[in-house]
Amino acid sequence: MDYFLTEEQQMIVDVARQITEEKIIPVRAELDEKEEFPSAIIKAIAQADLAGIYIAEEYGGYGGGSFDICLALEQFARGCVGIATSFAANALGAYPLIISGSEELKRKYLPAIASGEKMAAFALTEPNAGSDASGIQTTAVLDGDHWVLNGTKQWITNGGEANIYSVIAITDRAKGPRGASMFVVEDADPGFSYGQKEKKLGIRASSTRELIFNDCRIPKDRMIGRPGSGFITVMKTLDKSRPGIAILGVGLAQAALDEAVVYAKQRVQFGKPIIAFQAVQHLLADMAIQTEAARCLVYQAAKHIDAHPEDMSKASSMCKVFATDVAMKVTVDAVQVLGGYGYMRDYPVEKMMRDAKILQIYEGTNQIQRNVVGQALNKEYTA
Ligand code: COS
Repeated sequence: MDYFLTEEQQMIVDVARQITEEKIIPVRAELDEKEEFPSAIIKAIAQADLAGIYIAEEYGGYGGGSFDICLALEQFARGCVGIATSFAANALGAYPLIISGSEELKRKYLPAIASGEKMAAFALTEPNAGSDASGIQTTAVLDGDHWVLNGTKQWITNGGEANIYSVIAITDRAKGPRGASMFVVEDADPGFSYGQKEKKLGIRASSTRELIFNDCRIPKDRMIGRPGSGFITVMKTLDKSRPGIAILGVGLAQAALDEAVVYAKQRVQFGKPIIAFQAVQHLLADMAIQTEAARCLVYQAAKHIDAHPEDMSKASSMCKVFATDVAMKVTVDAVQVLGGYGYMRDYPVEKMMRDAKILQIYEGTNQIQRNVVGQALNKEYTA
């Protein structure tokens, strides 16, 4: 379908597509197998001037929004969701600074992220705080001119690879969610170290690691926003970022559909290519319809978010649920179309199916997203 992209938007798609075809697709199976971080590809994305798509021009970025980054992420995800996740998580780590950071912090960190010189990560999740985001235990205590952080963050994407970490910690436990604040922690800060690197089902090219804060001392001015504003910054960050996860689902579903159609045209059984059988055609038709419907919803939600930053939650959660559920279904069906071959590592669809599952889990499970949509409906309607 024609989405009537501007010349600039089409350029983002074309450049991202070229990186995907030339740099991502040739190495994706190997990086997945070796669980290796895609440093060279992240560098290539920066060299193509795409690292700062979503960062304002005054901080060295391209000045785009959620829609623009979605256009690039969709193409990267057609190649590899693990690699695309590394890029998406970089933006997730930068959003708290963009949303709530002081002018000084923005000037200090955003240009380096926009140029690709530095990479960011977002640290919310803890062993006992996942869906219940306000249940975090990590603390930050003021000691003279420094904050002292203690605690452990878990499953942090880009952990160990990023240089700049947006971290939420409790500064006043008595105030509940209003007692959490956000900070920038740099990789070289004293008392900050990395724990174990996780071994995952899918997105194995991305790094997922523990962060350990053991009397980690950071200068006082590294707080993002006001004391107590951390939970709201986190919620707004996730609202802004979730279309980026949704679009990974769209790119992935499209890639799985492409593989399935090509295979169905080549594979001959009972004397005909299997695409001639209605059973296969209907499967492919549903995959195509669902993928296009997901694309429409994500594009529109991202545009809505860019135009209405005060009203992001429902659109963001809706598109995240829909597109990632579609990605799961379409990748499972692609494996089905390829049959025994689809189950083998010789074809890319088994990896696509493994990669799809995390999309329904990270940046808020699809059950949490349905809660957000349900609560929005409850507020919007009167009995
Ligand atoms: N934007 C702005 N403010 C928000 C918000 C949003 N999207 N969502 C919640 N808030 C505010 C609420 O208005 C409330 O403010 P008050 O203290 O003034 O009442 C405060 O934040 C707490 O909200 P709530 O009571 O709804 O929080 P809960 O503890 O019940 O948490 C949600 C519910 C859905 C917000 C939370 O469980 C959630 O998002 N979980 C998923 C977290 C996640 O994505 N984890 C994975 C991280 S991987 S990167």
